This record gives sequence, C-alpha cells and structure tokens, in this order.
Amino acid sequence: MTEKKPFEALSVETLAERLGANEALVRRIGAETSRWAVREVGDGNLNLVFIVEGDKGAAVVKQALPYVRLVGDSWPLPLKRSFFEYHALTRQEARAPGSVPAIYYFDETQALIIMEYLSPHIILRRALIEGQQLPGIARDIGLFMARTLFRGSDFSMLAKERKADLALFADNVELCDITENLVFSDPYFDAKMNRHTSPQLDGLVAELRADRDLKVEAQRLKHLFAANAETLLHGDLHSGSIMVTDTETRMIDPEFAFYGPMAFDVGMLLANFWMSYFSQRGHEQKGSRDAMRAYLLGVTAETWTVFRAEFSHLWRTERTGMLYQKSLFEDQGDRLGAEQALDHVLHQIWDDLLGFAGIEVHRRILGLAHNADFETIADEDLRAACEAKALKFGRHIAVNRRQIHGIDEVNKLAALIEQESGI
Ligand code: SR1
Ligand code: MG
Repeated sequence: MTEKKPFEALSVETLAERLGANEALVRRIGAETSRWAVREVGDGNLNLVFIVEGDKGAAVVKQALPYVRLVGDSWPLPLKRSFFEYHALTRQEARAPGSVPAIYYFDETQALIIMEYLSPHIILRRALIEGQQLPGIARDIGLFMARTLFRGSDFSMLAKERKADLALFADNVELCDITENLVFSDPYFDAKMNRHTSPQLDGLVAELRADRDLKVEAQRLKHLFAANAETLLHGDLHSGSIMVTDTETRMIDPEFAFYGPMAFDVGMLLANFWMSYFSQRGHEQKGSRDAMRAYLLGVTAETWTVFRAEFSHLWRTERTGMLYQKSLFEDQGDRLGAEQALDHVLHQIWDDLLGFAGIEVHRRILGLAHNADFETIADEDLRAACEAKALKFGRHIAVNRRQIHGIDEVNKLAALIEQESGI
C-alpha cells in the first residue's frame, strides 16, 4: 500500500509538478506539464482555486486550506469541508442533473477537488453588479432549489438512506458554526469581527442592535436552522456561489452543505437578489439602472414561482418518502388532502424564507463577510444610503414575515423603501 502524503497546500509554482501524474487531470488537459498554464483565481473567503490550462483543455483545481483565508491562520478550519463539498456536489448532480460542475477527481487527504472549468461563465454577483440581465437564472435556480431540496428530504428519500446522509453531513460542524455565529448572532451585537460603513450607519446599527423583536426573530431562525434537519442544503447559496452565461446557470461551492430547513437556501438566495436591487443606485449613472431594478424584482418573483411549481410537481409525482404518504391520501382517493398538506408545507417555507432573507441582508452589511454589491460602491455616503435601505427592508421582512402573504407584496415594499430619500 502506498503511503498517503500529508496535506500540503498547492501553489501556482508546485501544481504542475504535484498533479502532473494525476490521470483524471491529464486526461482532461493533456500530459505535457511544461505547457500547463496555472492561475490562482480564488476570490472567496475560504479556499484556493486554480485554473489549469493545457494542450487539450482546462480544469479547475480547488483546495481547502486549514484556516479561513479571509482572516488568516488565526482562524483554523478543518480540511474536511472539501469532503462535504464533494459529497454535496455528487448528490446535487444526481438530484438536479446539469446544475453543478462535473467532478473529475477527489483527494480527501489533500482536500482537493478537480472539476470542470466553466467557461465563459462568470460569477452571477459580478454580472449583476455590471448590470447584466441574465434571462435564465430564475428558472434555473428555482428548479435547482426545488429538485435538490425536495429530493434530499423525507418527502422523497427512503428514511434509512436519508438518515445515513444526515449522519454523514452532521459532521460539518465547523462550517455550520460559522453560519450560526456570522449569520444569526454576530450582526446583532458588537461582535469582534463585525464592521459596517461608519460613521454613516452608526445610528441605524445601534437601533437594530437594540431591537428586541428583531433579536428574538433572529434567534428563532437560528433555532430553526439548528434543529430542523429537513433536507440537504447547499448551505451558502448566494450570488457568489452561482456561475452564469446568457444560457447556462451552474451552482458551485456547496462546502456548507448540511441537513437543515428548506427555506434557508431559498431565503439566502432571494436576499442576494434584493441586496443587488438596493445596491444598483451605487452603480448607476443617471437612472441607467431602472430596467435592472425592475429585472431584479422580476427575478425574485419568477424564482419563487418556478420553485413552487416544480416543488408542487415533485410533490404530486415523486412523493415516495415516509412523510405525507400517498397511502394516506391519493391511494384513498383523497387528492385534496395531499394538496392541503402541500399548501401547509409551501406556506411554512414562505414564512421562514422571509426570515432567513432578512437576516442574510443584515449580516452582509453588519457582520464580517460583506458582499461586493455594496463593497464596490466607492462613495461611502452613497454606499451607506444603499445599505441603510437594505437594512430596513431586512428588518421588516424578518420581523413581519408571518403577515406578508406574497412575493409581490415584498417587492412592493422593496420599491417603496428604494424610493425613500436619505437614510
Ligand atoms: C468566514 S467565512 C464567511 C462567509 O464566507 C462564506 O462564503 C460563507 O457565506 C460564510 O458565511
Ligand atoms: Mg463559498
């Protein structure tokens, strides 16, 4: 048996030498390593990402580091996140074929995944900042979420298989811990790593941190996140985890995957569209983003409509798990009962997704991990004005989520807040 070499981080200089004999990579890009061109392109918070181009083609080599890249080695983070990412990608491909990059190779010790190089795809967040309107994203992402969330749950899977998977992903403790702190708690007190646009937002931030209803709601959502192991989530489904062209959409980076509430992925995703909406003013020249704003609200509405329609379709055609069995409803001629149950399930997802969306907006403006939609607005007063609107919107949908009955209502609220002047 050949002894496995201990983990060692790759670099642009060492990659060809270390992976030159990797059959999966050589098959894709060619064996002539002297002709390989290697670039490190990782712009996320955690990992190394290399694009390797050879005579025959290109591939992506993604490697986890034993610490949080954004912060440095003062914040250790286990390499096993790569294992969860690999297993989540295989499940997502099975449940929503064609929606994630193809995987060529996985090395658990080196925490390394070799996968398809998506080109000419770009990160969705960047496209939205540039004002690009992608025609297919709402449909593609809505279908992805409905298929992965439904098919990873007890609505669909054999109970034994789901429980085995639940146990596997339950070990993704440290990445869940990041979300539990960074998303649900830190934004609502003066946590060490927090930052916000200051002094412009100081007053509003103090107000939000003193807002009892908001804090209680954030903790109820954290409770839900931690205790409702409903389905295999992507776990970090924001616009930086999606790559797009005009005709294709792929979801990437599911290293935060674990069993949690369906509404979490949907809420986080929609929050990123609403943040993009509120950030447009910071990127526009003389009303140039009016159409983009209308597009973004349209995307949220279409995503939710597609999600609901596909989820309902799967409910009617693939409900083979132990929950709401057909033997209790359709098999007894009670199709109405199955529809009534579906309404309850969708209603619950709706209520909860608004909460998750609201706090995702807050944590991207008040916490450690901000997003480029706002960060790339150089004029700090303008950035703060955009952020303040998003913060107010987030507070409203998180606290009042049970009184908001449809996506059009949310989008009307967003438009009203956007039209308000000042902060
Ligand atoms: C310390 S990690 C910060 C954030 O980056 C990831 O993309 C997740 O969103 C996480 O919360
Ligand atoms: Mg990521």
